[in-house]
Amino acid sequence: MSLLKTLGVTTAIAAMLMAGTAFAAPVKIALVVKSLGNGFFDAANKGAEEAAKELGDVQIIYTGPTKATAEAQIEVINSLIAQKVDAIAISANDPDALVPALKKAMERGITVVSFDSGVAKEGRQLHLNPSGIDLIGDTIIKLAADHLPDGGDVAILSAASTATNQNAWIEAAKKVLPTKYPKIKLVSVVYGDDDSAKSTDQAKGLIKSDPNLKAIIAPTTVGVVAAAQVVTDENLIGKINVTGLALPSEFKKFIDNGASQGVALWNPIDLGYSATYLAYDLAVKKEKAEPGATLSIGRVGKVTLDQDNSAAMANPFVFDKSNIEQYAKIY
Ligand code: RAM
Repeated sequence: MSLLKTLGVTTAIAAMLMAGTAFAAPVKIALVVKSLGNGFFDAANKGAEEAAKELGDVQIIYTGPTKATAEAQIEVINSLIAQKVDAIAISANDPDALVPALKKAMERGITVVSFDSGVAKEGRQLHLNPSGIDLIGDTIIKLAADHLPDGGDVAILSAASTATNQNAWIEAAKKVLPTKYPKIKLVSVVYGDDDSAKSTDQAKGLIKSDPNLKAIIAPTTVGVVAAAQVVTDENLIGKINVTGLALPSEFKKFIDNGASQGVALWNPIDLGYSATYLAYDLAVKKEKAEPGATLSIGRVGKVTLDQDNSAAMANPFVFDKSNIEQYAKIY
C-alpha cells in the first residue's frame, strides 16, 4: 500500500472514530450542589434527570460535598475536571472562592454555569436565578409582616454565611425594611450552614436571646424546617411564626400544626431542569452566553441574559393552609 493510501485510510478511520465518539458518548453534565442530603437539591436533580431524558444523550452526575462549604466544593470541582466532564452546573457556597477552580475547568473546555446560588462573573459562563433577588428579599419579610399588624422583633436564620443567594436576599430584605415595613425590627441574622443540627442550635439561640421574638425568617429549606421543629418542641406555636423558603413536601406538617402561617418557594424541579438545559446547549455549542441573548429552556420557555450574563426565572409561590397539600405531592 502506498504511503498516501495508508495515510488516507488512517485519516478516514480517525474521522470515523471521532464521529463515533461525538455521537455515541453522552454529554456528561455534573450538577454540583451546596451539599448532599438536601431535599431541595434532590428535587432539582429530578429536573436535571428529566432534561437529560428529553435531550437524549446526557449523563447527569449529581454530586456535592457533605458539608456546605466552598473548600469542599473545590475538591468536587477538581475531581470533575480530572474526570473530564463536559459541563458543570453549580450552586455555590461562596461567590469568589470557587472562581480559580472553575476558571481552570473552563480553560480545559468544560462549560460552567451556576444556578440557584451564583458564582462571580469570571468563574462561570452564565448564572440562573430562580427568581428576582429583590422580589425574594421583599417576599421573605412580607411573609412575616403580613401576620404582624402591630410589628415586632424578627430574626433571620440563614444558610452558610458565605452563600451567594441567601446573602443577596438578606441585603434586599434589609433595603426594603425601613420604608415598606417600618414596624418590623430585624434583631439578628444567624447562620445554620444548611445543616440541620447547627440550624436547630441557632434557632434555639435566637429564641433564648429575645423573649419578644415574633417571627423567625429562614430563607433556606433546611433552616426553616429546623426552626419550625424547635418552635413546635418548645410549645411556642402561636407565639413565634416560622417563615421563609420551604419545600412543601418537607414543611407541610408545620403549616398543619400552626408553627408556620405560610412560606414561599419556586419550583426546584424546573430550576434543575433549566440549569441542565442551559449547560447542555452551551456545551454542545447550540447557544452562546452573552448579554442580551435569549436562550430556550425546553418546556420551561425562555430566559434572557442581562449585562452580567445572569437571568431570573419565575416569581416565587406562597404556600399556606389553602394550597400546601397539593404542592407537597410534587416537591
Ligand atoms: C436551601 C439552599 C438553597 C436555597 C433553598 C431555598 O435548600 O440553601 O440554595 O435556594 O434553601
